[in-house]
Amino acid sequence: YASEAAPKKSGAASFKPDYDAVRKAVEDLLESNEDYDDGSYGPVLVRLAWHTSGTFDKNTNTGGSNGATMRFLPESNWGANAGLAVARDLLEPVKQKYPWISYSDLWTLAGATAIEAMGGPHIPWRPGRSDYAPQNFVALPDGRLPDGDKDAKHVRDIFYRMGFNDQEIVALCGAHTLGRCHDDRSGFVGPWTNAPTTFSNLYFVELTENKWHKKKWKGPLQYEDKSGQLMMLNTDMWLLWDKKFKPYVQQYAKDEEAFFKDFAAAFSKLLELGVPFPEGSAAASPTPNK
Ligand code: HIF
Repeated sequence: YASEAAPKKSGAASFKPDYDAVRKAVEDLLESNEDYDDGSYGPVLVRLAWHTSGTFDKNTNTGGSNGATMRFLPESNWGANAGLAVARDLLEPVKQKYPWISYSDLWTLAGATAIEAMGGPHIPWRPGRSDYAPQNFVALPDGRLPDGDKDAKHVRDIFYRMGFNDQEIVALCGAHTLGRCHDDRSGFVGPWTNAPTTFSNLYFVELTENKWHKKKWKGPLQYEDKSGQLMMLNTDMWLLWDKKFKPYVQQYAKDEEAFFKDFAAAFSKLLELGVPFPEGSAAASPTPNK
């Protein structure tokens, strides 16, 4: 009877949050609607995880995923966040089923899970974010997220403010191998690659090997290839035009393994910006914060 004799604890003492069950629930949602975009909610979940984290300002230690402030106005209505209600609403049943997880942990875990499920590297992730009550936080100023029609200086201003260096910026940008632009969200149109639901280094391959020219249209400045099917934002093109960014673009186009390793470290760091993890809790990211 030895094994059966194990004491059964009751109530909170025995409660162990099952993050793998949450991961599984997210995986089950990814291809639950074949009519949505390219057949996967993965890309928009990655964008949610990034936009909830990318508000961080290292100088004032404000913003970041902790708090899940995108649930509230004005952040939910920022132009940069257009379309992300799709991702937040998609995850709502998961939150209802696993109410012990915070929105901020759920949104970041969903992004990490999606990247991995789409064939990307494992993104180190740990729980510890809590959600602010609506009356309990100071709304962030708009303008912390990047604009696609701007230049390398803008990209550096935004990502240096979060604490990233040039190599990390380029690695992160490889996430644009996923998903597409929607004219009713950002005003831009089209995917960056022909495999927008598979995580790979194809973005860097397209950037370096394809030919890009300005799209002739009435919409915002963007670039397209000869087929007119693929696109690049101005900020994407600047990775190629900037002397310090370009060597990393070329490296990642040739070496997918290096890209996966550097991307996993940088994306994990992104998801942790500004999160007050308990002292002594193991760092998920292998790169030291610079
Ligand atoms: Fe994006 N990004 N991003 N992005 N992004 C869009 C879509 C996605 C920028 C602009 C846009 C990152 C950086 C930058 C994803 C992931 C990441 C869109 C289109 C725009 C305009 C939105 C729409 O119309 O639906 C800019 C200017 C960035 C700074 C260079 C990150 C590195 C690449 C941090 C990142 O991880 C993903 C995924 C999508 C696709 C979303 C979709 O719904 O398909």
